[in-house]
Amino acid sequence: MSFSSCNFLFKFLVIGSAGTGKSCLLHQFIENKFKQDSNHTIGVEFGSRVVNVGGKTVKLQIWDTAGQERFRSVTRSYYRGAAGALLVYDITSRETYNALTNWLTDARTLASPNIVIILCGNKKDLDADREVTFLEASLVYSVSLLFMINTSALTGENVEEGFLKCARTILNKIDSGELDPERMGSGIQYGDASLRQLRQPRGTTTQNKQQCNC
Ligand SMILES: Nc1nc2c(ncn2[C@@H]2O[C@H](COP(=O)(O)OP(=O)(O)O)[C@@H](O)[C@H]2O)c(=O)[nH]1
Ligand SMILES: [Mg+2]
Repeated sequence: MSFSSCNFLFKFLVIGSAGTGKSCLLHQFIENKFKQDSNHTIGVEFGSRVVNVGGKTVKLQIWDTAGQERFRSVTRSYYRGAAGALLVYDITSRETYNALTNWLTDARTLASPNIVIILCGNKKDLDADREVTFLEASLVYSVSLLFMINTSALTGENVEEGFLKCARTILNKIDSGELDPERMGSGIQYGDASLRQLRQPRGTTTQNKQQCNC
């Protein structure tokens, strides 16, 4: 698809403890298949995909920690200017669930208080080994108004829904005025299609708008 028909670009992060399946989720979303080789060394760091959400074309630019989380050294620059994040835990590991509060704090302080976070309980296919129920997680995190989803990067179940839900929520917030794409570090850029619509007849130009050139 030519980028001229794209309305927005969103910067997304995938965060959460090591081993929760972040790289596999990204791979499943971009490549539509399960990443077989599970070596923990530096893997996919970045992926992008154009999706259609609510009649808008959005390019999702998704960053993976590339193993940094193993050393508790996810850098400030990784978080900077992200519009959305998939915060991942492993439903078979209470330890990764307990770590969510730290990840949430980092995302809100290092990215933005407005970052849209989807809480993602991954490895849904391993239900027999589940240590955290959907109900428990939703009761705890509904107070922070986080959207929750259980996914499987192995089977692909709900992976697309997780990323799309994040994009849809951001678009709704742009529409309602809650999110301003022109704020520095919003993690949102206008594509050509939006810039054309935004062009004002009253002599205003669009040159100051952050534009993606993907
Ligand atoms: N059964 C199952 N295994 C998964 C799933 N997602 C990831 N894994 C496995 O979990 C391990 C860690 O995955 P990885 O994506 O490297 O985790 P990361 O450290 O968070 O990036 C690997 O052995 C994957 O094969 C899933 O949905 N189901
Ligand atoms: Mg990884």
